[in-house]
Amino acid sequence: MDNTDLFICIDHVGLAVPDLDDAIKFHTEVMGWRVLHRERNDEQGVEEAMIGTGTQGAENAQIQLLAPLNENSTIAKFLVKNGPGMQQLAYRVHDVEKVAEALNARGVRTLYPAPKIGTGGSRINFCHPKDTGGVLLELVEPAAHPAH
Ligand code: V0V
Repeated sequence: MDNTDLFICIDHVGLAVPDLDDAIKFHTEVMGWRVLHRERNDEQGVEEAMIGTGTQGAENAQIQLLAPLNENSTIAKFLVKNGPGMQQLAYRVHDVEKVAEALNARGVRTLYPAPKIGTGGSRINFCHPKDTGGVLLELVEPAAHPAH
């Protein structure tokens, strides 16, 4: 299996931010992007927004703004340790279980034994940053019919 069988494209880059509304204001009013989607994910402890132009092709990467819902959130811990900034790189995949299995067989640990629910009803898992050269790598299998 080569990587074209594993990955489709870069889905998004995730930025840890202390305040979602402040971050949206910067990325829209200063940088000129648009908010494409916003949701709260209690299991992941985040309030998030997807940012982009809205006119891109489906394979153009988006920017994911991630704000912590509480102090136990992984994003809260990341902010305490590193401050605001790039927290993750997300690869879009056809089949998250198949990719996790292939990577596990190559010595890369995934964080969950089974996929969890991510943005818009996607199915997600993460590769441990210690096994990927220091990058928290998310695997995203988009929902067939994304929730808005
Ligand atoms: C931690 N480390 C990182 C890192 N977070 N390295 C690169 N990027 C990151 N984001 C390093 C850290 O510097 C330590 O290295 C080591 O890993 C252990 O970190 P820790 O501070 O002790 O933190 P842990 O072990 O408590 O948690 C780290 C992990 C955690 C990666 C396991 O952040 C996690 O479970 N992440 C996956 C879930 C997530 O990120 N959810 C929020 C986004 P040294 O100091 O030992 O060398 S939700 C989302 O993306 C959604 C909903 C979506 O896209 O759909």
